[in-house]
Amino acid sequence: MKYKAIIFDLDGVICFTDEYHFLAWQALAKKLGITNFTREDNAKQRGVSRMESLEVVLAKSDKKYTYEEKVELANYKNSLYVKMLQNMNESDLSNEVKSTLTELKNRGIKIAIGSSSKNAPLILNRLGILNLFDGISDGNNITKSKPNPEVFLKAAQFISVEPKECYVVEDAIAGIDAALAGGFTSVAIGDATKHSGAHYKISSFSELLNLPF
Ligand code: B16
Ligand code: MG
Repeated sequence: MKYKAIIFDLDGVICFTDEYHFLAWQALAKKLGITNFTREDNAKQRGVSRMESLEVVLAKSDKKYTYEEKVELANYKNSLYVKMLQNMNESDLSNEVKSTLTELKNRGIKIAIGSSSKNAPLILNRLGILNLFDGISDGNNITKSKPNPEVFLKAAQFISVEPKECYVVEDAIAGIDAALAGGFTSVAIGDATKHSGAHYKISSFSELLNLPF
């Protein structure tokens, strides 16, 4: 078997929390008097760290903020986001994602998370799948966010596989760049399908079962 594992991005791949990120950043933008924060702006925030995501919002304003003020703004956005996460439960994991992950595990494929989010354990816990993964690499164990490959390289290490034996599934352009930089085989879903360099493009999560292993 050439491929032994799949590393999954979280927000926008396993679950729809990408929409909560959008709503929380949009609320912060509004509070700062920025009324033209769009989904196109939000696409630039996919896969990148909280502080880098904040810069996407602040680029729409002329006002300059100190580092301390920026930390406060990022914390405020995170408090809105975490409040939204409190409403999530096991029913927010789609049957398609659940059955596909189960089938991959039944086939002996290792599964791991490679997410930039510091909230990844909280989300996985709320979805009831924290213990389903063989390894979790997230915003808490990295120093460089996507498009740097660190989060995926750590995930591969955690599950003892080489990048060339691994697929990475991503909804972010920056995530596909990270997968390619790390020597992984990339699978794009959602917004990432705009990336011309992705090895595979899927329109539905269960299509992962058709990949060559
Ligand atoms: P947090 P992923 C990423 O998660 C999101 O796509 C990105 O929009 C967010 O800024 C980043 O996590 C950090 O998230 O503020 O929760 O630590 O797509 O890599 O799973
Ligand atoms: Mg994502």
